[in-house]
Amino acid sequence: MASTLPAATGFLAAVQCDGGRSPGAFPAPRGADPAAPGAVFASAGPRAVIKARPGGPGLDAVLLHSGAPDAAHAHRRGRTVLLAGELYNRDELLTLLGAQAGPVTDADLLLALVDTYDLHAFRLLNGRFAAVVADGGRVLLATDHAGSVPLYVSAVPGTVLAATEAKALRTAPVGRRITAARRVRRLPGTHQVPAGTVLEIGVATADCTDHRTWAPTPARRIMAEQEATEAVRLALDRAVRARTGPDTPLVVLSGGIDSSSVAALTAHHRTGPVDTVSMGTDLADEFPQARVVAEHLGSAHRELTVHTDDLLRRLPHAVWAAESLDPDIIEYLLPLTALYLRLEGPGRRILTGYGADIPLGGMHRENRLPALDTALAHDMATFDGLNEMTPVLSGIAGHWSTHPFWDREVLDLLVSLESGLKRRHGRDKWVLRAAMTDLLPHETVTRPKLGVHEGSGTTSSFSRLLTDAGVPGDRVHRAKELVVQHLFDRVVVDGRHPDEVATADVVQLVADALEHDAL
Ligand code: IOT
Ligand code: MG
Ligand code: MG
Repeated sequence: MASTLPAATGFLAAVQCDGGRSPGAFPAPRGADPAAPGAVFASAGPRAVIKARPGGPGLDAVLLHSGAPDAAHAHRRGRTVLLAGELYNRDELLTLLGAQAGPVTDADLLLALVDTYDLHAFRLLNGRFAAVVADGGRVLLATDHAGSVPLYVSAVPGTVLAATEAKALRTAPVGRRITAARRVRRLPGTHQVPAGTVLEIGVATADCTDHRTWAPTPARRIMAEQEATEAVRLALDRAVRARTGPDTPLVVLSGGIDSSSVAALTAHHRTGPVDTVSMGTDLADEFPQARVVAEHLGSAHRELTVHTDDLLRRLPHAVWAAESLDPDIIEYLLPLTALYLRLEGPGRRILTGYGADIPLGGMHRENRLPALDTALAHDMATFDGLNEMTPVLSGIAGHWSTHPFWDREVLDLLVSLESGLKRRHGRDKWVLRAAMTDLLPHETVTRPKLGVHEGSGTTSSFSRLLTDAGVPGDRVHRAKELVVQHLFDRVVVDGRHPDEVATADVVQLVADALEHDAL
């Protein structure tokens, strides 16, 4: 499939009733102004303007693309599909379309499926995408099962606006309340489309109906050890294959079991080279552990050291890219943001082990099975809107990232395994470790979990920044939350570039406010 990057990685789209001549509510999308590229998206890369007049409401869009923007949209009989991202079960999907002339691009394939199944087409997809379908007087806005490509909407009667970054809608008119979707902080009328959901919106009325296309299963499957490890191995192997093309893949490698599994499966099925990269700081790194894996697999490996001051200076960039308000998530994403910004172009296809700890309960150093399943159920009920999987994180440096552990089939399997397969024989993530024993060194298979925020010293250096500014120890987490909110308000709500926002200033502001008990 996709040889390099997906045809499009983001968009801002407007579907308007009078054939696209704006009713004045929202003039031409700002990104359409070639004099101001970068005004709208944090993601880097070329933009193309699309105008579709299929009959009925017209669709105008700015596409963030990777060289072939026409591969990201498809049109037939008054219906237009716009797709950012990619599909991973193309072969399966093609079998549904019988002997029809085979659709070539993922957008063509999606259009053919919508022709056959209407909005239920989205129940069939395993992918990493956000999509808009303009169809007569209605618009469909769809996320993948995990909402891994964030999608935002603002709708008033006559105009539906949708974008893969909330900041692209900051100048939109105040949209109607959409009860099925989460509101975005300080962007009135802008909402985030939930994970695994199609919003069906009437353009003339802005009336909205939501359709869930995926939900994490609450049931648990009982499997014998060997059956479970074989199933995990097979599903993960397929997910890795679907995410690699002919070009050399790059795996962001910590040397933990999650990213090492992805790297090992990538190397296992390829005859060509595999690149791996690890980041560390002056305070902490996992370089020796990653090197063991790289040497075992024979990957072309790099180590990148980011100074802690430079890491913390990237906080505004992490919030700008992820548009997340959760300080814990930002601590996971900050070292990855700093890593991606150090990877020079051209745009790479990056595989990560991100997300494995959620269905496997890896974050919870917990021996008791009830607590493991409680944590898992909680995490699966609360991931939506955190944007931790967003492709914008690497997109700000022009790269495309993808996470095999949140492949729909892998995730469905891992979530469903009974917790005794996850915590077993005294080990966490047992089923994954057992599935990978033949491809990785013993010390990697048995290595205890270390979070990226710990292995890079990010949590402690962020805490230190706050205590140095006078924040008392017991208010540090609250202070982090406030820092992230302030950053969000500047780089998302106010639309400022993160290079213009100094972490130190925001930290001081929060520290002073906490001292005066204003917050
Ligand atoms: P962790 O699992 O340590 O890292 C996530 C991924 O980031 C790794 O699989 C690897 O691909 C990459 N990575 C980590 N460290 C490095 C490094 N030093 N150099 C290069 N790449 C690296 C947090 C965590 O523990 O990260 N993420 C959890 C879960 C988040 C919780 N979310 C939630 N409850 N909604 C995870 O599952 O990934
Ligand atoms: Mg992990
Ligand atoms: Mg780790």
